[in-house]
Amino acid sequence: MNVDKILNELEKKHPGEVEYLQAVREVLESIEEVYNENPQFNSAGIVERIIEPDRVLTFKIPWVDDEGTVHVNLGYRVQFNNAIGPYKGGLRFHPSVNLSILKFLGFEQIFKNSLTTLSMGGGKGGSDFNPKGKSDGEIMRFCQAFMLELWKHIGPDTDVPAGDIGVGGREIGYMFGMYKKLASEHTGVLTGKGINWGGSLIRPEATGFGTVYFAKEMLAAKGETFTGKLVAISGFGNVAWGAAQKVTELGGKVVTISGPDGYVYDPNGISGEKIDYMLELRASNEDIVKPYSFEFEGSEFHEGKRPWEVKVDIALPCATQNELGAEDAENLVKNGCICVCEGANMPSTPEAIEIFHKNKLLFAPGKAANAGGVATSGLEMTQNSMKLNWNRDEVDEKLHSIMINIHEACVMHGTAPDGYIDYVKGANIAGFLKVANAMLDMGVI
Ligand code: NDP
Ligand code: 2IT
Repeated sequence: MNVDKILNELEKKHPGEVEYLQAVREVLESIEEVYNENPQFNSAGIVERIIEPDRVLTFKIPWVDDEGTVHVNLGYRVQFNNAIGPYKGGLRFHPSVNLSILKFLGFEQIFKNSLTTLSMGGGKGGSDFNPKGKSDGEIMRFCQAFMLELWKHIGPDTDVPAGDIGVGGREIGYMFGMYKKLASEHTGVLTGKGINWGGSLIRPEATGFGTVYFAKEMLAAKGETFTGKLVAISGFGNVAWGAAQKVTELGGKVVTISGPDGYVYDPNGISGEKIDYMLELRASNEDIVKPYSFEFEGSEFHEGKRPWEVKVDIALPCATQNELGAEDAENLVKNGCICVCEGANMPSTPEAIEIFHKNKLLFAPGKAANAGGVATSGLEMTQNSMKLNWNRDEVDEKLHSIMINIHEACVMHGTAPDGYIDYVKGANIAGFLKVANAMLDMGVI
């Protein structure tokens, strides 16, 4: 395999899809050696087949706002690869959504889902709809309009969407309601459902919990723990709140949260009622974390800045892609940070990752560290199929052991001769091998 040649050809076919090309490059560079050692992969054209989605669905979503004005948004579903199970992955509603972002997310999801050890292929979807400032009725009508098209292409054994940025329990509810009406069936076609109608306990906090379980394993490999550690978290959504809660439980102190407008530094720690407040802020559909600094004494709002300038031991980026660049990485290293564990998808730029590796930090990529969300979605699918519900401890225990197993897989495939663990390489190789071998078994299709 010649990575540069493949990337050049891919870029010619998909010019300007920068996030997608970034994600593909990282995976190909990691697996190059293993790929070349196994000529059967090349003979079967595995790389050429795995980097293109099986299909991309795009559709328009007309909907009517509270004033009676008609809007048209774009909707997408990228069904990337179903070699090891039905397409599985979240839906993102954010004005920045485009095909490049959804293809990068769908591509990453293939390897992430493989790492969970559950039977799930990779997919992603969403819309450029902006939920900011919309009324509950507008959110409902938009979700219904979105599902009016998507329902034809999904199913509990075909493609199982879930939440992502801008899509939480409320949106999943509205979409599930529409699917149920159109298909006349009540099945596990979406995950992240409400607890009374097929959802799993722990799913809302699973991504954040899983990220912290993963970081705990990384620290343990160095004889460290969370106790007494200062932790910077970015974002203040689904992933960030679960992470803040688990860090606090394990004895660490979370000192930042952030939004696109800036970050809050709270030296007294963000825990308990402050996490509830963070959830309220999120539910308000507003673009701000600033009010937190008025509410809680001693906290400061830093407008237009990112939290990576704060002196911390551990950083958990939980907001969005490419939110942590080279300068941020230099700041973290300079301030003595020992561990960066990604709750978001691809939040660190390639330049930032290079700096972490050069300085031998513990660094875990999102596809390994945030796999707890989709893993718990997989557990929700299992419960739906069995038509029974596990209790909180059962789900949490399974989630915890899945994260420990993913950490072991990364160590197995990513440990360098000097003992340094390259979690990026480890996660990419472990995730790839299972899917590639399944594709080999099934022939060229
Ligand atoms: P949410 O919408 O709940 O929260 C994301 C938060 O981050 C929002 O408050 C958003 O604000 C904020 N944000 C967006 N851009 C920036 C930025 N540039 N700087 C700081 N904050 C920003 O989404 P999730 O918590 O679900 O998702 C967060 C990340 O985690 C994403 O990368 C997602 O793909 C990933 N992820 C999510 C999983 C899940 O189960 N939900 C599972 C695994 C990964 P705003 O909306 O105002 O832009
Ligand atoms: O990025 C992700 O893994 C998610 N948004 C969760 C996907 C899922 O199907 O639960």
